[in-house]
Amino acid sequence: MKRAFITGIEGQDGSYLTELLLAKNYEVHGIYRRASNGSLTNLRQLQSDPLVFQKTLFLSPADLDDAESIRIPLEQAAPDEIYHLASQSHVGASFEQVEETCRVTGLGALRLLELARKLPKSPRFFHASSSEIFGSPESSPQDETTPVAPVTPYGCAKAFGTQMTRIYRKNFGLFAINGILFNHESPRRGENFVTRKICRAVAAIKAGRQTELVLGDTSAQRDWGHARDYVRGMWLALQHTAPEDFVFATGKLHRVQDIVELAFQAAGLDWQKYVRQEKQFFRPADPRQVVGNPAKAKRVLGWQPEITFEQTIAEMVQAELPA
Ligand code: NDP
Ligand code: GDR
Repeated sequence: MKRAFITGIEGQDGSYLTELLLAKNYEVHGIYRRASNGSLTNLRQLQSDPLVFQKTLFLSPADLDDAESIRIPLEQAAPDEIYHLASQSHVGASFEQVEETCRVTGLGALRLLELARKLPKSPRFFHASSSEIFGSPESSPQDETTPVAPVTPYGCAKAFGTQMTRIYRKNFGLFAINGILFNHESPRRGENFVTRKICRAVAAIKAGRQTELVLGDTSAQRDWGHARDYVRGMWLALQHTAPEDFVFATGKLHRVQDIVELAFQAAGLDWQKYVRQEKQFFRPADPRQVVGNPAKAKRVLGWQPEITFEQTIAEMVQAELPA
């Protein structure tokens, strides 16, 4: 039985990855940041399954800001594979919390690499990098060779973690990989990300609990996929024979406006009656033309996204509407 260690296990990707690895008969160890109300929403079902919890799934509270809190569960797990997913992952918030983002998202990756390097049995290491490392690139689509030139504090912190991962691979011989992930969504997406914000608002408007939806730049474009496809990519990347970086993306651009139209339509509502834009939600800098070329992941790993943009938004709206 292989053992995996996941940071950010309670996040969107961490929870889907846990399900995937348990289905592959892994023993899964994860760290989460303790919430004051003690709830782990995305892992609730697994936590209440007596055949899984404390049998093949083990959870420990820990904080990326405190290396010692990670060291103990990591050493106990003695993992074959580490998936480093924990991060301050909101790009907009990174403009307000610049130092915290750099500490958690940038330095956090370094802390984990250093802990991983010192384990008696060297694990394979996956770092969740981001398309944000490319900033607003001059050429599209982006691939593993695109220059790193972030334009946001979050992108800068991820660029640091990405380069450190490469340094630990080259200099310390760690089997360390960057998955350069483009946007991916699901009903488990955090509520402040634009897809979930729109889908939640649609359901609240339908139920009469909300009267309008206030967004930032609805002309912004992204390459949006589904989280389930991306966690499969993470696993495939760590099964590869050599440690290399991979772009995971759909290769297709959509606008925020496309999500608005699809989501309101799915609930039988006219978006024009409810949606407006406000400066408060515009970013000081917002990458443009960010679209990935996943050809390497397809060629080397046999990976490709299976869930379409339209299916993703439909699933997210459905999950918000009453059963
Ligand atoms: P989430 O924000 O859903 O999950 C991140 C997790 O990290 C959360 O559970 C969060 O806990 C935890 N965390 C935050 N700060 C700390 C800390 N100081 N110590 C311990 N844990 C902490 O992100 P996703 O699952 O969507 O993404 C997974 C990874 O992939 C992240 O690193 C993200 O930056 C990266 N990524 C994601 C993309 C996407 O489109 N989803 C695209 C590109 C990269 P809490 O809830 O308490 O904040
Ligand atoms: P992003 O995702 O910044 O790409 O980061 P987000 O969903 O926050 O924004 C996507 C685009 O929508 C525009 N936008 C709004 N965004 C939010 N959150 N709220 C709004 O009201 C709104 N209106 C318009 C944004 O300006 C942006 O252009 C995600 C995260 O998962 C990162 O962790 C990850 O690294 C990148 O994707 C790739």
